[in-house]
Amino acid sequence: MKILLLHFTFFLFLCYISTGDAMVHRYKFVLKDTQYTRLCSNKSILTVNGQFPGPTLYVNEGDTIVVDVINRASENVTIHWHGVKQPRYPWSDGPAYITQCPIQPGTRFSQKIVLSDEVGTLWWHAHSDWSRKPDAEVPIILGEWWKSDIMAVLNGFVADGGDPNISDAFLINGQPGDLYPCSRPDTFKLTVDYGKTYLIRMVNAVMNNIMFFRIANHKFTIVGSDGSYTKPFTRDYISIPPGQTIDFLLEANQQPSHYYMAARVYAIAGTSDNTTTTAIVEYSGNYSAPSSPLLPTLPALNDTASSTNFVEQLRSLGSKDHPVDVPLNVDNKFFFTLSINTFQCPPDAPCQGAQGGRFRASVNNITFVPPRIAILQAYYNRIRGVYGDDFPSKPPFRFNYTQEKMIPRDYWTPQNGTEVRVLEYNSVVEIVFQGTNLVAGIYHPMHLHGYSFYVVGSGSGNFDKDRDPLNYNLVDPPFQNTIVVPVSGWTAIRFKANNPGVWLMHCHLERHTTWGMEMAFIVKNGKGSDAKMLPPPPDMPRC
Ligand SMILES: *[C@@H]1O[C@H](CO)[C@@H](O)[C@H](O)[C@H]1NC(C)=O
Ligand SMILES: *[C@@H]1O[C@H](CO)[C@@H](O)[C@H](O)[C@H]1NC(C)=O
Ligand SMILES: *[C@@H]1O[C@H](CO)[C@@H](O)[C@H](O)[C@H]1NC(C)=O
Ligand SMILES: *[C@@H]1O[C@H](CO)[C@@H](O)[C@H](O)[C@H]1NC(C)=O
Ligand SMILES: *[C@@H]1O[C@H](CO)[C@@H](O)[C@H](O)[C@H]1NC(C)=O
Ligand SMILES: *[C@@H]1O[C@H](CO)[C@@H](O)[C@H](O)[C@H]1NC(C)=O
Ligand SMILES: *[C@@H]1O[C@H](CO)[C@@H](O)[C@H](O)[C@H]1NC(C)=O
Ligand SMILES: *[C@@H]1O[C@H](CO)[C@@H](O)[C@H](O)[C@H]1NC(C)=O
Ligand SMILES: *[C@@H]1O[C@H](CO)[C@@H](O)[C@H](O)[C@H]1NC(C)=O
Ligand SMILES: [Cu+2]
Repeated sequence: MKILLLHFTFFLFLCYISTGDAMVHRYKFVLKDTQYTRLCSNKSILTVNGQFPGPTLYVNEGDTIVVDVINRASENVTIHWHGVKQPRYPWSDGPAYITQCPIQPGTRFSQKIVLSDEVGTLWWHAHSDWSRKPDAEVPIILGEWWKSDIMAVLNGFVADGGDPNISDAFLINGQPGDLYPCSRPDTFKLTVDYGKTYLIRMVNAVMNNIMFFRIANHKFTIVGSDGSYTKPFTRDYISIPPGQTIDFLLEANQQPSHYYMAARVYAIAGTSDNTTTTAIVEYSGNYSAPSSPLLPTLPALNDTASSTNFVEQLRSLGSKDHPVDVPLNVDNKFFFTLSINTFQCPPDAPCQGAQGGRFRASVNNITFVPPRIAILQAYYNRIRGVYGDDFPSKPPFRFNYTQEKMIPRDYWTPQNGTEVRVLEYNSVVEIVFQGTNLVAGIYHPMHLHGYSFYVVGSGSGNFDKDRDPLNYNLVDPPFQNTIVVPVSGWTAIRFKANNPGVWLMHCHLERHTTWGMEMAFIVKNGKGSDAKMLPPPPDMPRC
């Protein structure tokens, strides 16, 4: 199962992967501006083939997809194939000015999507006793809706230096649900048969929030995340960060009736959209039901424990067919601080950020400044002066990263930089992400392109390099491409740099990425011909 996410727009497409013979699938994605009505008014949004959410692609493990992207919309666009490793072929990964220049209006780009060992529905055939074959599978995509134009929201907060305007609604499969005005007729409905089991493939495509999700009276068995199996565990709610996927089983084992499914944010500060999106689970058959479905009680908006506890339950399956292969000897140890920052207010500029500054965000105190041409293009063609290769392995100095009292203001301003870190082919990388409470402490769902990684540890407070590694899980850590670094805490990941190319790493809260919480790795070619990057396609978008 894979997700394709368009940066700064809030729709996406799914494709599913199951076992079978590898083949090439060809699709056409026509990007255009389309009128949609939500919350009692009309608005133009960017769509693929006029659909919202976009089309679902069903393909097999190891297949290749060629998507002819034709941009008939009014904005520059790139498409990122989130979680697809694209072995040796970073050219189609998608992030603007990292691997490619945007596909400009009126132009096209044939993106080749190379699937390898990602498994989505492979678990569908799992033989272990916990995974009864589900009777049906249902994608549930959590999304978000602004009444105003999303590009205006983006341009607005970039211009005024503050937080983005909060959204007007959340969506389940493109629909807000009937707790919002004008939304009842189109509410998403899942009809279930009593006694059957449903595989729900959940994607959080919300821009800036971890979401809590629940269905009244029902429990879930979580069986996968980010295209990998997890050891099954049971919960009555889901906590899912932007960019992650959670696969879970829903058993229709309650009194035949209709029940609300509902989602809303987990929010540390009180500045998020706190509305609730709903859809309906309806049992088939002839029965009498209350006129209104039962609404579940979601975890409290600020229930950090419920969010953190859920993340900590994720474990690799680690079975004979799905062995765990955690690298034990580390070649590159990185300690990356994740911070919200501010620039001082220039004269006459609007400054809506904390304490009269303009918000930025950083990794190791470097706020990423996008280059004018793509880093991949510059690397491949040896064009100098586009990026630096000095991304530091640790922050400039130590302080109490997670202290509660305000961190001094002279720490707040980051350095500008367009820096990458170069990795030798096949070297083992460990990154400890340390959240800081600079300006405002918050969680960060960190996402790496081109790889999945093992999440070997996490904890609260400041990482202790002597003590904490002793508690690493090297037995069955989850294999993710997006993981939440908790507020006032740290998370450690490991991966083997066996995919040559230029790969972006960033926070999946869109506002943090926009503020510069990103960096890139360049993974060098290895020795054999199958360890080298493939050449670029002839139609790479021009800058
Ligand atoms: C939305 O647009 C459609 C057709 O473009 C029109 O029929 C409808 O009245 C509009 N609705 C609102 C609420 O403006
Ligand atoms: C954002 O919110 C402010 C204050 O409510 C409003 O003035 C502005 O028009 C909004 N911007 C957009 C793009 O909706
Ligand atoms: C939800 O947000 C609104 C305004 O944004 C605020 O008035 C209300 O108190 C919030 N509710 C909760 C439960 O935080
Ligand atoms: C549903 O059940 C009610 C009461 O048992 C019965 O009157 C009605 O005819 C049934 N409807 C259908 C469509 O079977
Ligand atoms: C969550 O918010 C409620 C009030 O809205 C407050 O009483 C409670 O202490 C908060 N909990 C945490 C863990 O901050
Ligand atoms: C860091 O700050 C935390 C929270 O304020 C505090 O509990 C801890 O003692 C501090 N650590 C050090 C080494 O000062
Ligand atoms: C970040 O770098 C700037 C410029 O060198 C410095 O003033 C600031 O104190 C640094 N902050 C942190 C937290 O490293
Ligand atoms: C970093 O970039 C910002 C905005 O582009 C600029 O205002 C600031 O002066 C730059 N800082 C440094 C240290 O160059
Ligand atoms: C679109 O992309 C081109 C090529 O990189 C760039 O020159 C142009 O400024 C971009 N337009 C916008 C509105 O960002
Ligand atoms: Cu972040």
